[in-house]
Amino acid sequence: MATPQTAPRRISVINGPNLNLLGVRKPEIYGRTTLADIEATLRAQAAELGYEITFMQSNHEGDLIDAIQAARTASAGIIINPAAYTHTSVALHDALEAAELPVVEVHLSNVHQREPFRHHSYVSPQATAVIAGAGAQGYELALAFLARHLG
Ligand code: CA2
Repeated sequence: MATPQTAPRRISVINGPNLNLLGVRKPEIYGRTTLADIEATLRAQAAELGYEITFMQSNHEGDLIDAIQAARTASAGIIINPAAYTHTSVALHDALEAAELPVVEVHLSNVHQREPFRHHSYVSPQATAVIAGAGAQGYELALAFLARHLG
């Protein structure tokens, strides 16, 4: 008899280019919270919800795709801020499609109040939910949503 499969209680949090500068540069747009602050907050929140977190940031598109592919088997869902690749990357779109997991796309800023080139997302068609403009809190909202969505 086949072993019953249980979904991993892990969520992958994937961050795109330049987000390592959060809290260090451009606080007027992105706030003063660092990516390390966001990671610590999410780990504590996840523990309360009974989840573990895999948290990564990369400035390289291929690394982000590798992280999405790893999440396919290791995680129950993905939270992704693809940063500038949101607006350019068919490869991220395809990787998320192949992952077949619930995805929450997060943007710190309200991209729709900003330059027109930020209004289109290649990622949104693959996202279960999109959160923009809530600052660092957007990640917490994404995790709360995913945990409830996953049941
Ligand atoms: O609002 C967001 O979260 C964005 O994904 C951030 C990206 C931007 O390209 C997207 O349009 C919207 C940029 C991330 C760069 O982060 C920085 C942080 C501090 C200083 C400079 C850049």
